[in-house]
Amino acid sequence: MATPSEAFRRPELEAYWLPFTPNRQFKSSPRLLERAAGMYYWTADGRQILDGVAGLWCVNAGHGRREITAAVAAQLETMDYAPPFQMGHTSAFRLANELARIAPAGLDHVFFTNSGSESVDTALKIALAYHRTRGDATRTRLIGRERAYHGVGFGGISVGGIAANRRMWSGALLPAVDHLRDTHDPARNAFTRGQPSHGAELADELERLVALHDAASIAAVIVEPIAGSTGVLIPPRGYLERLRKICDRHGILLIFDEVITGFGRTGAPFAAQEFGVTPDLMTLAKGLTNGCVPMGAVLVSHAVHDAFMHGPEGIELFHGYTYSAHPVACAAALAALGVYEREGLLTRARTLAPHWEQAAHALRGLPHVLDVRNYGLIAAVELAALPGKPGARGFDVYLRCFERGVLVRQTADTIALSPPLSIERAQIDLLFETLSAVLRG
Ligand code: PXG
Repeated sequence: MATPSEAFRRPELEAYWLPFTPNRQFKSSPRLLERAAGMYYWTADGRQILDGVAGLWCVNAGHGRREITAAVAAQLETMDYAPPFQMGHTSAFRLANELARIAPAGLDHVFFTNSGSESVDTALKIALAYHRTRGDATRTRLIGRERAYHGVGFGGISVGGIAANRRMWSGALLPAVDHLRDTHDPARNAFTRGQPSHGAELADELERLVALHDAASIAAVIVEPIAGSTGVLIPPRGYLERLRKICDRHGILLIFDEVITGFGRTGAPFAAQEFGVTPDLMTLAKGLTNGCVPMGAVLVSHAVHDAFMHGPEGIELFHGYTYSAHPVACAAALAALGVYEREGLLTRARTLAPHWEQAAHALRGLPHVLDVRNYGLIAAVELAALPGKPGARGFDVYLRCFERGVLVRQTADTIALSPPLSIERAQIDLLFETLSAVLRG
């Protein structure tokens, strides 16, 4: 006798093991996307879906951009692949120069990877190697933050702060890691527009960890300027500045994970510029290619890079990937940066932010809404959990938005929104009106 869920099983959906997805639930009621253009997806059954999360925070210029498609096709015709070790190709150098040009001053070297997770692990490895290269071999400790998401590599989950992503592997995490507290403080900051006023002092947690572990044991601190995956946590005013000062005081490297905040989502090309705080290393991915070819990068300061360029001739860093600076990814990234610049997308979020903020905060007072927070073209609506069923309300809202033709992102009972930066005001209104209708039930 087939169980109820087996009765609905479609054999052609069996082999694929979906990431971060309840597979059995999904396969009993799949949501299949088939086509995308501009601000929309179309499902396999032909429904149009407004993309409220830029795919997964990555399609910054909207879907199906011809300039990028053409550049990728041309690159595939010209040279499909080139080995990145002991070899180079011109678009890798061009892209590195372009990234250094738009990056915060001082971040002028680029190491290429294929994803955000690889960027994070690469940045952590560079930080550890930097200290060792300088003869500071005791600096082996890494500091992350609770509620952080830094991808799924062993480095990333070790400094990350999401319990579910760590639990299964708790015996295999990096040994010398500690965590700052997260900055979410709804009791003082609920319904803040932009940066919250309370919580800069949470950066002093780093002083506490320095006192506990000794500065001479700490290599680096990694934070997302705005934590995305765990429900959009905006940094309190003064918090990032304070972290930077404490790092400087104690010779600790500061890493910003800008996998989500990079490429215009906050209103400046990078959150570092938006918040006026420059890290020593910065991790990127997602919007780097407008999401259409996997690629990541680590931007590195002149000082950190320079430390590796002394000493005996030879390989300075024993690290890299078969697909580092893949020519097709480089072509996609160069074309994407071209689109971003021509259309002003790296700063368009700043222009749209007031409208976005108004639309988001109009949800205040609707049933179950505990908090609304926003920055640039990012927003989150935190809902009250159903008693005894954390995440159930969030998932229900996500599903009902999808049924009404709007894609949002759900983490537990928080709904996150961050559309392609090319969104129009009327589409912003439609996004929030749909969410509002769903919440009103
Ligand atoms: N750092 C940050 C800050 C991220 O947001 C990664 C690293 C890892 O990137 P890759 O390319 O390895 O996935 C991310 C990824 C969500 C969600 O629900 C966000 C991400 C991934 C999956 C889901 O918001 N961000």
